Amino acid sequence: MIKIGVLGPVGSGKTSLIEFLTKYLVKEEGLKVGIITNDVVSSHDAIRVYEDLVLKEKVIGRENLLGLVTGGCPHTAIREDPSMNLRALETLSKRTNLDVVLIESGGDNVMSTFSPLLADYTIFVLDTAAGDKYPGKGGLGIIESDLLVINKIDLAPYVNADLNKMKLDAIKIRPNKPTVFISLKTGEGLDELKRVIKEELILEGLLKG
Ligand SMILES: Nc1nc2c(ncn2[C@@H]2O[C@H](COP(=O)(O)OP(=O)(O)OP(=O)(O)O)[C@@H](O)[C@H]2O)c(=O)[nH]1
Ligand SMILES: [Mg+2]
Repeated sequence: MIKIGVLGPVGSGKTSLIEFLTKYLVKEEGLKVGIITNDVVSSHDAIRVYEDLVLKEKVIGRENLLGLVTGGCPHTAIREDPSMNLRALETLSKRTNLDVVLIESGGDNVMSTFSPLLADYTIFVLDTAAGDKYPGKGGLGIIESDLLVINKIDLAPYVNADLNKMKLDAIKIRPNKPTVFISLKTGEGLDELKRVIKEELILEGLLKG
């Protein structure tokens, strides 16, 4: 079972990305997917995923989903003391047989990273609508993540975000690591995202090439 950690600032599109990836991995790759959401003070994301993927789209069963309310600063629950999430992983594994678990961190800052105990592969999601200063400004989470997803590129013209600058900055601070530009709203870049994720799952031995 591969554990994929998804993190990034508040509202950057983590849950939207997880919903997209779950549909792709289940429907197109035939994998069994579980989801753990981390919210700090609510169960908002777990309820949303339950309504979208369990009730409406019927892509996963309710036993494949677990929502955590961490109560403290988000990165504590995925890095300093990931015990709550490790227990959640154990619970999911006992309930059902899974190939992949997607773990969403609560929205956090650019220094946030996953404990290697919790995630084998990490995706950092940035929001283009926050401007083009990042990824150039750096931050451990952006630098260390296996895949950088720059989301909401449909909003770039409204905030004068220069996507080419973001691309060059990403290459500079993350040499030899992939960055994908997407819009989960318009669908732009999503084929490339699927291609990159598939390549990683093949490397992990979960999929045949
Ligand atoms: N225009 C646009 N909106 C998007 C895109 N992706 C997500 N959104 C919207 O952005 C908002 C936040 O998306 P979420 O997926 O909830 O973001 P999140 O990172 O999970 O948010 P938190 O868990 O609260 O930190 C929602 O209203 C989404 O519909 C995109 O590519 N373009
Ligand atoms: Mg979310």
